[in-house]
Parts: sequence; C-alpha cells; structure tokens
Amino acid sequence: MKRIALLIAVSISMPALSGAQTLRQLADSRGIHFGAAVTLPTGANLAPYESTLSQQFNTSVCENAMKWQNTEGTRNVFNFTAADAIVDFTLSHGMYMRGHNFVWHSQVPGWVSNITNRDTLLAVMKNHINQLAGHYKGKIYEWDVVNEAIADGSTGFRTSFWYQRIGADFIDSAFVYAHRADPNALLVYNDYGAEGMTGSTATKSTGVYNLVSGLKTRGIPINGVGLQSHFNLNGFDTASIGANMSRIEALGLNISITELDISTSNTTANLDAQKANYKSLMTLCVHHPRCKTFITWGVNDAQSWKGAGAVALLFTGTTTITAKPAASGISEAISGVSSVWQVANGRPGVLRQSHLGRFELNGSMFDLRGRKLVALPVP
Ligand code: 9MR
Repeated sequence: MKRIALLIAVSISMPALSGAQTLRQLADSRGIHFGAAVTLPTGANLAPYESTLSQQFNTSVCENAMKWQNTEGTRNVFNFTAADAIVDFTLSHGMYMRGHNFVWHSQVPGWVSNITNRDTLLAVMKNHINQLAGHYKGKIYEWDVVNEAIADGSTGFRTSFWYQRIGADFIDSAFVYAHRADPNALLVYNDYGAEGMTGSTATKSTGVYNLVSGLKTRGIPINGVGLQSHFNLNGFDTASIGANMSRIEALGLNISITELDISTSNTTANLDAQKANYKSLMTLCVHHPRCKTFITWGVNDAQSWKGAGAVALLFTGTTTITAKPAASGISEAISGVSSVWQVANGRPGVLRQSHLGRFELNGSMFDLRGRKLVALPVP
C-alpha cells in the first residue's frame, strides 16, 4: 500500500507574546485542553488561586478528590462533595473537566484491596465506575480509566491486587465498564516513566505501547494514552518523547500530557532552563495533531505534591500568585506555531507530522525534499 502522501511542517518563528494573551486564551485558540490538577486551598489563598486557575487554564482535574478512597471510602457509600466543588467551579467558569481516576492500585480503601474473589472484585469495580462516571456524565470530556498498571523498568504488568486477583483483563473490563457508563467520554490509559523511548523510560514505554496496542486490537474502547510527565530539570529527552507520541498516534490514539511538573531549585539559571523545558514539551504537543491535552500537576509551586520549597510548576506564590518564566515558555510555544504546511499535491488523508524543515524560494515554500508546500489552517 502506498504510504500516506501528506506531510506537514510547522513554522516556529513568531516572536513571543509579551503577556498580551493569557495562557488560557492561547490554548483556546489552538484547541488544547490546557489544565491544572486542582486542590482548592482555604482562607486567603483561595481567591488568588481560583482567579489564576480560571484566567490561565481552560481545564481542571481533581488532584485527589475523585480517587477511590475519597469517593467510596465505604462500600457503596459515595461522597462527591469535594469533587463537586471543583467540578462546579470549573464548569461555571466555562472550563473543561478531566477525570482522574477509576482504577488504580493506590489511594484505594482496604475494603477493596482485601477482596480476594475475582468476580466480586470485578463487580465492585463496575459499580464504582458506574457511580462515579454516572454522577459526572456529560461533565467530563476525558477519564483516566486505568492508572499505572505497567511495572517500573519493565514491559510487564505491575503485580497490583487488581492484576493478582483478576488478571491482566482487569484493564479490558475497566474500559468496557467506563464506555458503557459514559459513552461520550474519551477513555485514557495513564502512566508515568513511560514518556520517552530512551534511557530509563524505554522499556516501560514499550510496555505501555504493547498494552494499548493490544487493547486496540481486541476492540476495547480506548481513545488515548496519558503521559504523566513528572520530570526533573533536563531529565527527559524531547526527541524520544516525540517519537513515542508519533507511534502512539499511529495506533489512532490521542496523547494527553496528564501530570506535568519539572522539578528544580530556585535560581535564575534554573528558572530559565525550566522555561526552556516547558516550552519544548508544549512545542512537541502542538506539533502532534493528536496531542490535545496538556495538564500541569498543580497551579502554583506552593501546592505541588513535591512538597515545601518545590519549584516545579508555572506559577508561584499563594496570597499573590505570579507567572514564572516557565509560563512564558508555554505562551511562546503555543503562539510560535504560525502555520501548518501541506505538500501541495498531497492527496487527502491522515495528517502526519513529518519534519520541521522547509525553505522559501521566490515567495513559495518547499520542504527539504523540494516539494512545494501550501499553508493549512492550524488544527
Ligand atoms: O498529587 C497527589 C498527592 O497529593 C497524593 O498524596 C498522591 C497519593 O498517591 O497522589 C498524587 O498524585 C499522583 C497521581 O494521582 C497519579 N500519578 C502520580 C501523582 C503524584 O504522586
């Protein structure tokens, strides 16, 4: 079969916007779910937090409030109070809500992890998904259905109680239950340390790739892969993450950057390097047509799960919250995409990212193989 004829190349030459538009406005203009993990603070910290969240982000995800131990601590007794507060704030500010998560081995009450019978555990899983997805049906555009099921440094499954009591098909069941409970929500497999294809992440990312490609082959309703992206400064290989994104896209799956943070310490040099790191990851996302979600794991450093003194996110402060250089990295990356180019005589088909190289000659644009390009609207 002939290879797909379309190529695109993306110009990244526009100057940065100097605060003219918020990150939310920029993300809206490109159709990106740009969000933050949310834990609502109390007292004087609440108002500045809420205004930063609603002005700079178009998407929220509950950092902890939708997890099993917080929604069904007692069997079949559901409590959505904390999560509802976040969902209500988010939707009333015209933002999107992402769901985290249905099935995880952590933050699960003992009454679940102590169940030894396969059928009972499947029934409990189904009920939990039905209740949680049902309560928020129509309000959540995308759910993390299964979280962290591949073992670290391995292509095999984590030996969680889910895996041990049910078997690997607990994942298939979770996706089927989720799809039946909310057929319109996008369904994601989410994991960490599986972002790139080199170094310590190479093996695990292949494990995740094998898992999701198997789900697709078996007709399980999965829409995307969540790359959590908890990084240290300069601790990732952008090119290999791009390659992993491309192979995931080739399966027909979306990519969601679900929990990004980049840990460093508070020096001018490190904050500038952190900005460059954030910029490179958002640039990757906007260059991949199926990367539509980009979430940082918190709004401001003070609330990062990395603890006191964390320097990992885009904003700093509590009673007054200000943008860090990293926030400019995001705006430069989004506003830097000025156009998308298509090979002039390309047949219609799936748009694939190819390479960024192009040159101008006598007022026309050519790719590095000398084929004439035409500009397309940015997707
Ligand atoms: O940020 C979350 C922190 O407040 C919780 O104490 C912790 C409990 O395990 O979970 C953190 O969020 C995790 C997320 O739910 C799944 N991926 C890893 C995140 C960081 O640990």
